Amino acid sequence: MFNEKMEKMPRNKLDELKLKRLKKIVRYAYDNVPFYRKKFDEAGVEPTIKKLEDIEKLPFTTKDELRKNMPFGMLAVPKDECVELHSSSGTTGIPITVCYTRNDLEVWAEVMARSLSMAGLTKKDIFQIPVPYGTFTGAFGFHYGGQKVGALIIPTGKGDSERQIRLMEYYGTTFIAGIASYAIHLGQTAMKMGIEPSELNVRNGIFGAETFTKEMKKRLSKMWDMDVHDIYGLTEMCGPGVSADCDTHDGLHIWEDHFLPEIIDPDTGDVLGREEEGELVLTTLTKEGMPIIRYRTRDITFLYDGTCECGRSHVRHAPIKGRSDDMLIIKGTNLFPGQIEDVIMKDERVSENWLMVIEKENDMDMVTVKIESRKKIGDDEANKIAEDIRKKIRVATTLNMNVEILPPDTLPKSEGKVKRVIDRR
Ligand code: DLL
Repeated sequence: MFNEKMEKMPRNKLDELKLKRLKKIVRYAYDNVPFYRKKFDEAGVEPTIKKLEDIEKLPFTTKDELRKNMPFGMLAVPKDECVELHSSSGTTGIPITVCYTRNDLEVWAEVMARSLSMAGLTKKDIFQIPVPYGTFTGAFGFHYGGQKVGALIIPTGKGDSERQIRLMEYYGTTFIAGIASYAIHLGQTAMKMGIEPSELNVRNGIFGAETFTKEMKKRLSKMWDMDVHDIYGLTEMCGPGVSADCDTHDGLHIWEDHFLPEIIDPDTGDVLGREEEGELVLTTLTKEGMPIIRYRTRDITFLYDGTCECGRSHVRHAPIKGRSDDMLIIKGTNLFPGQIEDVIMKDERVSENWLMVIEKENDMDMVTVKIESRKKIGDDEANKIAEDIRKKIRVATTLNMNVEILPPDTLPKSEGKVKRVIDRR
């Protein structure tokens, strides 16, 4: 363990620490961020916390509110106290910008070092980071955490997949990180180059940034013959490093000394209990640059009850099911794209590249799932696979969808977060 004392801290001690930090951060946000002072005053709440449950009295913070105060309106310190800036991609609106003080970077490196060590990274590893170095938080998070662990980092950055594979071969990379769909693409690229990814030296990988289903994890693990870990995080909190899974692979441990989790009913805002699925709400407990109180992540999950056999005391959440705004309503039925992915990926005849297109036909929702076959095949076989998958999707979701099996290499590829849904309704 990277920080055994903190990772195994007994529950009562951890709760004491959380309470101490919560009291401080709520007061700090109120005193230093005009947005919070106004918000609390308008809601008629005092910035005083006596017990952990008092957090429930405080109002939520939403992405729209952050957007209205971008780029620097949410800062609790003058800009000159900050030493680095990151932002979300902003494809759906104004990018969310986060400024880090030196101490914020130190905390980020610490939670990343814990997450990476938990996934098996040691100072003996050759750690390749095929993630864009830029305003996206991914690469820098892995970089700072990897440095803290003491691994030898190869900062290969964005794209150029053939070169990524050549460098893996040349340097004997043992550990990779990033976005799962890109790691799949890298594996496919290696195969095209006549190299079996499983024969490279890579034995461990940690991925996140997008829905990461169980079946995709299995595929990735088999393709590279590596242990696959899931890491979660978001720009608003720091980037990757809010939580990650241990070798038990049963839920992701949230680093509770820095991030306080709650699960709420996304419709009513009521706080839900352990094992009850809802929207994850996070409060930063130690952020100096941009503290956030009760942030609605829109990510759907639940908190586990009970302790983990790995010995870490920090609470686990289930792998993210999807974002509440990714949830589709098809003919009145709620559907997350991950549910489709889990069905498709069980069929060894198809590749990992797939897409769903939703259209209206005579006022009815019509979904077409397009999947690449693993190898070139004839029409009869393609139709048979399509029919098999269509039936399985129906059993899993109760919905009838069109399924099309396409030849390999026909769907668009992405080096960043993958887009699985085209909604033309
Ligand atoms: O994606 C940070 C990150 C980079 C995490 C690399 C892990 C690895 P954002 O661009 O702000 O930050 O996007 C955050 O991505 O609210 C989730 O919806 C989704 N997400 C992140 N990690 C996971 C995961 C980075 N492990 C948004 N599983 C979050 C599912 C994830 N979804």
